Amino acid sequence: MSSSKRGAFIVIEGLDRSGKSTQASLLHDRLQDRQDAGATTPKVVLLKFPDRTTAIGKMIDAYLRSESELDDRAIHLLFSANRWELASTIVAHLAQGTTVLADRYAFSGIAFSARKGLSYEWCRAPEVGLPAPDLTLFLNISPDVAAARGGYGLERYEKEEVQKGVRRVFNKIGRAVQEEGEGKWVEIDAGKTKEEVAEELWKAVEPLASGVQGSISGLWEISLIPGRDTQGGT
Ligand code: DGP
Repeated sequence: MSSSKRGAFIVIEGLDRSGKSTQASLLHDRLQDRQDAGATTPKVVLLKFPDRTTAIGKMIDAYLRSESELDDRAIHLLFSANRWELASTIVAHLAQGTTVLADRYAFSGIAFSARKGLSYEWCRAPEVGLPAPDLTLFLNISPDVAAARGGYGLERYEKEEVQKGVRRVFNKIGRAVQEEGEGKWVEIDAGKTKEEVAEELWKAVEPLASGVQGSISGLWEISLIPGRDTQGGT
């Protein structure tokens, strides 16, 4: 890896049962294999959001399993806080040349809460300033095809009606991300076979696999003070 390169930040988003976690794991292994073979690929870490192991993550887990009830805004902020808990870890990995793969990220946060009727802008606000992905891969699948894949589980959002609403918001987010130049958003047809989807993902990821140029920016962050460091410097 050239010394001026940092690790790439790659996010995988999608509906429940889109094959997202399987594909994230395959992608992780493929990137890792390249490194093991002595290639110049930086090593890779796979993060999963929500991270249910932290104190905040345990509250999210109880909510998703319907063991607790929380106000829509309160749970939204917990999901976001769960990402902020790992923000400095993500930046540290990227800075040392490690590729970071995230299974879900801020876009899920907006999609699942905006579907409930909360405003898009309100949902986006707590995500502003999180490390910005270089590439977001959206595994698109129609909710009825997803439902036919062995059925949804028992968690709170695993219902066809919910997934339809979430998909509509994801489509809006994808368009907004492209228009605002907030990294690259690539839509993948997740209705294809596991192998075909993996190949499509790899086509998008391979150019970033040896690291990327440029500093790590904050998601949707525009400094209103010219020249001021948007990462919080004085
Ligand atoms: P997963 O572990 O990827 O199956 O995600 C658990 C569930 O939580 C899934 O239905 C999607 C939902 N989810 C993931 N991230 C967020 C978020 O930030 N906000 C909300 N409201 N839901 C989320």
